[in-house]
Amino acid sequence: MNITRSQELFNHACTLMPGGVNSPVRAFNAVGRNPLFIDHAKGDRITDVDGNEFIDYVCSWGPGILGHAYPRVIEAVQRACTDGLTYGAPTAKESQLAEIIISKVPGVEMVRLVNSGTEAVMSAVRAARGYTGRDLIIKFTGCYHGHSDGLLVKSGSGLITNAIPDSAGVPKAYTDCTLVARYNDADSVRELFERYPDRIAALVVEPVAANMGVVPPKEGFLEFLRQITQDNGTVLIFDEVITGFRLGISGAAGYYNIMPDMVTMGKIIGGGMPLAAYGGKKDIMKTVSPIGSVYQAGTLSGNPIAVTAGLETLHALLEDESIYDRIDKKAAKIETALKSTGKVVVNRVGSLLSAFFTDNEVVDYDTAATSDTAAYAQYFGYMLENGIYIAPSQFEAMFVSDAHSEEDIQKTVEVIKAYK
Ligand code: KE4
Repeated sequence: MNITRSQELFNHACTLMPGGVNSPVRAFNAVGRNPLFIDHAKGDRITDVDGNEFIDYVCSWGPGILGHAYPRVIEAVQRACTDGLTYGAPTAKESQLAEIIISKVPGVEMVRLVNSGTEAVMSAVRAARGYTGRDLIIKFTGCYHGHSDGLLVKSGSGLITNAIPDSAGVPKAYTDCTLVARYNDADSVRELFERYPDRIAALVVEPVAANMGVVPPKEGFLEFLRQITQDNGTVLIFDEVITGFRLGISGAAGYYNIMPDMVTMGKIIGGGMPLAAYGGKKDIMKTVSPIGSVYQAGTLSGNPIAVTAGLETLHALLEDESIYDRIDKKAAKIETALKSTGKVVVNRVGSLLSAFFTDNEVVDYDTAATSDTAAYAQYFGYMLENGIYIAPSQFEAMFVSDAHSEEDIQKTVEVIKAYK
């Protein structure tokens, strides 16, 4: 495969930006290759600057549920641009998007639009702390909630884990209020509530984990989290930046029939543009400035172009909810093909799936970490050479969109089955 132009662009980009990229996973370090520079994308296809075309299962890490350059979205964005790109003032469109989110996302009675998932989770945690007057939060090893300081943590030593920074530049003090539990392990959560009674402001969780690869909640785990947070006056935050409008119109909360206290969203609600949101019960959201004492702001929050892309995307999903059944069935075909290789364990929830190069059932970070990342890197290279673009990391997800044609799904199945 000729990647000359990508190589040239990468070499130059590395002199300008850390690792030549604007987000680390894009650097392909985990798969031991240099990244491809993309020229354009349409439907389920992405084309690099050397003219290599691939069936795309990264889908920009989730936003692309309708496929790339979806005509209805593009046309709406083009029209909106002629009215100006940003005003720094409220617009009716923001209320229209907020209305959809409030009407479809369980637990959200009021919402604030922001620019990224990181900002959404950081702000939701701040609101939960302002609302409860408490400082401690719980997160789970292997779950990722963006790069705000207090959430860039890993479990410390010892059984009851206070967090320690998982990044240089994060002062220890910034992580002292973060506690870490094990995903799908109720006892690890119970221990923290017993050790810190009446001190835990929020528990933030990916209702389906997708940042250690896809790891579904065990039967009863989300119900347990709902009950123990309710019993302790702790705000339950569902981080649905990936699962929001992905697992269904009502996301994971609807899929599992759980009512969280707050929800963070991103990716799909922006239709591929920088837009995210956090929302929740009115009592909690009323703590947010300018009506409350929890400060949060943003120059481009609710940007009219991003809101236009998000609105058109959500309208398309609302007008044809059968999309979810279609993408579920397509993903199931890929799951079956992956399992037939006998090389991987597959976790799938709807159109979200991961193939782990391990023999263990993957139910949390520790079991995900038993995966052979070198084997994944080899598989990644095989798929790329055969025209299929998947996540350049064992610990990310495959995303299936409505634009993935039956022919391309079949081609993907055949390439996977031929993998030796
Ligand atoms: P952003 O700040 O990247 O918009 O969102 C952070 C975030 C928050 N919560 C969840 C559950 C997320 O998955 C993310 C971001 N997801 C990664 C992919 N696993 C984004 C890709 C990247 O970092 O480049």
